[in-house]
Amino acid sequence: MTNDKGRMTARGKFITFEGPEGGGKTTHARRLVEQLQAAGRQVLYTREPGGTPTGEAIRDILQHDKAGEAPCSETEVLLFAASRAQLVRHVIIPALERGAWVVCDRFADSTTAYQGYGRGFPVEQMIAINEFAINGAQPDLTLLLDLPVSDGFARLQQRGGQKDRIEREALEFHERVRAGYLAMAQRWPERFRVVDVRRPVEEVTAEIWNLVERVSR
Ligand code: Z5A
Repeated sequence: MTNDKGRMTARGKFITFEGPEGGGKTTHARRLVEQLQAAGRQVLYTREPGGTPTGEAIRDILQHDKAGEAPCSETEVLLFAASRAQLVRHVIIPALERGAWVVCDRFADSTTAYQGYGRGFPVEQMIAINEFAINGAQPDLTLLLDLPVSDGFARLQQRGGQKDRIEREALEFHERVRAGYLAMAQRWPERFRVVDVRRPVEEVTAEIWNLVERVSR
């Protein structure tokens, strides 16, 4: 990779946080950003759906029925993919090319988990749609923050706030999502690391940092 002066630059690393509800993705993504910055890295934090003006507008439609009607399941898949395509091309790839580390709160695996395993669309079809959207921008490391569905919901209840459209799905839907994530971690062991988050925040933070240090070598 070369910069605009033709010198060689190192590509940054791309780290994604995934998992069922209430696992601490946002908490730990933000902590990781602080740790990376303290270690002298240039870091970009972003999230899905969202992260660009187009993506944030799509987020409003998806989570809060902003268009005034609930999107059908096919539209849902394509809107998540559209948000992702924009984020990858306008934010993630440019940041990686200038050598920054990118920390993303949910990414393509969420579509495979929620729309594939959860809603029941063919998993291979979700993977193909993701490939079209991400343009080769595969994460270097995917941290799957895993916990039982009921524990995640208990944490969200404690945090307060209203449930969004997908959070209101039946318990069985969320169980399929969790099982789907664990199946993906087995399928792509070179990229996925499963982190058991039924432990104090500080312990989880330390484990995540260990895993991240390994990808920087
Ligand atoms: N979705 C999809 O269907 N398809 C897709 O392709 C994509 C997404 C990209 C995005 O919602 C929704 O879109 C999501 C999947 C779907 N929907 N559902 N359902 P979001 O971005 O608004 O929310 P989320 O990604 O689901 O995150 P979350 O569930 O709100 O929470 P979290 O980020 O994992 O956790 P947190 O906010 O950091 O922590 C939750 C609470 O637990 C908080 O009070 C923390 O202080 C506490 N916490 C965190 N760690 C611990 C530990 N270790 N012990 C105790 N308490 C803890």
